[in-house]
Amino acid sequence: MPLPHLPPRKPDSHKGNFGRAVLIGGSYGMAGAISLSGMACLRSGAGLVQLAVAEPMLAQVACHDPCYMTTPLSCHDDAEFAIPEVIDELQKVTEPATCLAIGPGLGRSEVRTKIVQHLYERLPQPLVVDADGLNALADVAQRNGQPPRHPGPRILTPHPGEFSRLTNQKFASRAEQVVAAKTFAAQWNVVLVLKGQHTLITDGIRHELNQTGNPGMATGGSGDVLTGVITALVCQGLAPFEAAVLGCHVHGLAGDLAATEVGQVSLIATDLVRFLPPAFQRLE
Ligand code: NPW
Ligand code: AMP
Ligand code: MG
Repeated sequence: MPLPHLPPRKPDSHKGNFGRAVLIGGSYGMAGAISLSGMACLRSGAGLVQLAVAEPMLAQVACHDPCYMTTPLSCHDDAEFAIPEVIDELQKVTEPATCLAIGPGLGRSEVRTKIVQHLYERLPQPLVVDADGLNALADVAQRNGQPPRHPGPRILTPHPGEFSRLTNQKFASRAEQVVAAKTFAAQWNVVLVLKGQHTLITDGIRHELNQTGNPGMATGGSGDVLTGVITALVCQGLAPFEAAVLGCHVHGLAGDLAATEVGQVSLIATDLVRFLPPAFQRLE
């Protein structure tokens, strides 16, 4: 398939034309993950980026970048989310969103699983699920013995470890994972992005293997950046499968450009954010 592209920006366009991204995640010790997603989402062209994070983490996340907005989610003293307050807050913050993402640095707990399930099963908008969002979905699927249903488009972005949890299977080879991923995408009715070298993007019917990227990207936070990129592309009007294909390409290209400057050994996830602009410029 030819590489999908974003339409050129009309001279009279305004931020409302490029969508509102709402990203949910972050927790004590993993505030960086959701900040990386937010920075990548901004650099990938979303009109407005809003991060919803546990209240104790809000100031830290807000300090990482002045360009995204932040919304606190109510917590009890031990930083566990306070349901039903959080469900109420999420209702307000998700309603105006063009596309959402949940999971980077979210952490794992029963309450988090409930929140992920609630949003996955109710949001009509496209939702990108990554990291601990996927771990929560794995718990839901295993408990119910079937995939959760959803009313809107869903893009799931597991690395192989997360994919094993989602399927409750161990795979002997990449080839086995790829076969299972195609079946999974069809059964769950999602776009599945099985990350790794040559990330597979599949909706169960169409299958694409990404050709960009390098082992320098095997560093904490790389996947959190990808979540922000794909979310921004959906915000700008790309269909979920096309957004995932272009997102993986640009993310890998940013990694390749970063590696030429800093080398694979020293490459870190903030370099991926830094090299998104030249990666997008190459596509214009
Ligand atoms: P192993 O070790 O190879 O046997 P986890 P995570 C496996 C946040 N982050 N191929 C691996 O297996 C994330 O957003 C926060 C094969 C291991 O079992 C999440 O919320 C950061 N196996 C949270 O941390 C920066 C692979 O999966 C397991 C594989 C946990 O996410 C870092 C490891 O994965 C991070 O992004 C592969 N390619 N990749 C921050 N700055 O705030 C992984 N595995 O347990 O899901 O942990 O991916 O680090
Ligand atoms: P995560 O494990 O969630 O941080 O995601 C890692 C990201 O880095 C994914 O987008 C992978 O495709 C990418 N990545 C990791 N290792 C490689 C590699 N050896 N070659 C290409 N891309 C990689
Ligand atoms: Mg990850």
